[in-house]
Amino acid sequence: MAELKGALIGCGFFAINQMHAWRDVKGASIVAICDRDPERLKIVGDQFGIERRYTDAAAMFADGGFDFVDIATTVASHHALVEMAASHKIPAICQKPFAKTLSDAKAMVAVCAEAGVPLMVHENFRWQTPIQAVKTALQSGVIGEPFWGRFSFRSGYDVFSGQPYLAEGERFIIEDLGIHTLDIARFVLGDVSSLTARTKRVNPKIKGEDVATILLDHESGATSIVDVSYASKLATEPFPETLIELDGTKGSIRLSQGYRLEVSAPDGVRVSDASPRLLPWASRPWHNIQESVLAIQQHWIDRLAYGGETSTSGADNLKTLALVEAAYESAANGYPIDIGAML
Ligand code: NAD
Ligand code: 89Y
Repeated sequence: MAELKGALIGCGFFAINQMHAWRDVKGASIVAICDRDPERLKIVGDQFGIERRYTDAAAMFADGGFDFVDIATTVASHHALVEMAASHKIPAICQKPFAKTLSDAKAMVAVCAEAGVPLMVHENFRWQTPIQAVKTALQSGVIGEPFWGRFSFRSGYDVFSGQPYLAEGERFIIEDLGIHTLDIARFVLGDVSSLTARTKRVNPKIKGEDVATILLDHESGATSIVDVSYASKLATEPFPETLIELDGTKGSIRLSQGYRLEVSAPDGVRVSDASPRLLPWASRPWHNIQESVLAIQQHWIDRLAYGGETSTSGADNLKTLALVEAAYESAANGYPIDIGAML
């Protein structure tokens, strides 16, 4: 199988991880990059030895010579860039948040479906080693039917120095980070029928909410809580760990700080270490996220090469984005939101 050629748009803070991971992915390499900021283009082009460089995505698509595009820009440009990819019949990966609104996202999924091109959202958190370990333990059946869950991300880590735009938006933690936690809740306990949310802003230096508590009714009948905070000052900083509690009819699962996985089943308790690998280019504490970037990019290439829908396809991600939109609406108005009616 010939190596697939990719182009990356958006050479910012997070794209460095994606570029490192592309070097490790089997069956693909990046042949062209684009950023409207010439300084970022030079930094990334020089660091990764990419000769073909563009400040205009339309010019890069017009020149062609690549099999897929990896859109690593912030959300404002996602709709236009995904449409551009579809119009050139180029399969696209798009970073989260997929779109500013659910109706934009639906249009992006539709345009790619009409063009017959695969579309995947770079929703990488479900690909983290500890999250996969929880899912595997649940699927083994040892805790029986899960009836309750908690998906918790509470931190005081300074995300604003690397990503200053996070302090400036009207919306913050649900759209930026809670989106991952909601996706993990869907991945583990299945799709959601209704949602209720409350939010707060604790840090006076930012515009959006930095705390959210969300109650989910899953279609399976299970209930879960997604709680996220960037205002939690803890003795040992857990960034960027998602902690999980699951109670089932026969036992329970606890993923606790330090990647400790405890599975309590009728035949006893098993404790294991679900730590991610520290890839050669990775750095703590980001290594958990960095490893999942490699995993999701390899998944994309495997699906492109051998066929099949990706785990976090555009269509799948509509169900996660609906939860984000519903959480803001519920927090603003106080009432529960019917998710099925949004999709
Ligand atoms: P950033 O602002 O550092 O980088 C974005 C880059 O895109 C900038 O260099 C900008 O010049 C460029 N750009 C924007 N619009 C463009 C366009 N139309 N054409 C060409 N270049 C364009 O942002 P970031 O922190 O790297 O975040 C990028 C995306 O990655 C965001 O959507 C963010 O939410 C997401 N992100 C995801 C994870 C994850 O784990 N999945 C982690 C961090 C950030
Ligand atoms: O942008 C966010 C993400 O997707 O993962 C962590 C992050 O970088 C800061 O919240």
